[in-house]
Amino acid sequence: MNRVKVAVYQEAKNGNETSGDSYYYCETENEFVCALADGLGSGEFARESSEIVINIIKENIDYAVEDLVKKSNEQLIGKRGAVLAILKIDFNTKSYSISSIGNVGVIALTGVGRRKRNMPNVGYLSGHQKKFKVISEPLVNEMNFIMFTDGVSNRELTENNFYDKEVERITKSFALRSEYPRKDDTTLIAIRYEN
Ligand SMILES: [Mn+2]
Repeated sequence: MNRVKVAVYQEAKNGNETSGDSYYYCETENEFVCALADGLGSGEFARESSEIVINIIKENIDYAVEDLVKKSNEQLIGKRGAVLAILKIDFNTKSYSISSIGNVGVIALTGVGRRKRNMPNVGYLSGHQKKFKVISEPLVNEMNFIMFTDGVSNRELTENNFYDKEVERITKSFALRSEYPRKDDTTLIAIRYEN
């Protein structure tokens, strides 16, 4: 039985086939991890950078968020680069950690209208050594998280409340209100934790 429910909305720019956005999520006995990356530029090279990052996370899910960011960054030397957000929920300590680098968002919600947007680290991952901030907060018994790339507009962020027990309802109602064609690759991941 999963403790975390996930639904994903993804659309490429102008109805293109390939999106430069990549994501991955996984739940184990002890934790849940979700990562969302947007490769710089567009097309194939953007995709390459975001996939490199996501593969690193897939292969090292036991690592702390800080180390996942560090490892991802190291792999991007000589590549386009990527922005990245990682959310990790620890079921044992009942806490969650977030790190986001660049223009990719994470919102934590504990009810309708009760949302807190995570402050990202500036810049992007490009292989340069840098220290990235990770925030840690206690889990609330029922809460939602929204992770999204910069294809999501500010208007769309304001018009959707994003708090619903059913994650599919969040992504479906987002899709219904969303603007087509997309001006940029767009990914919105709705995540719900229930104790
Ligand atoms: Mn983008």
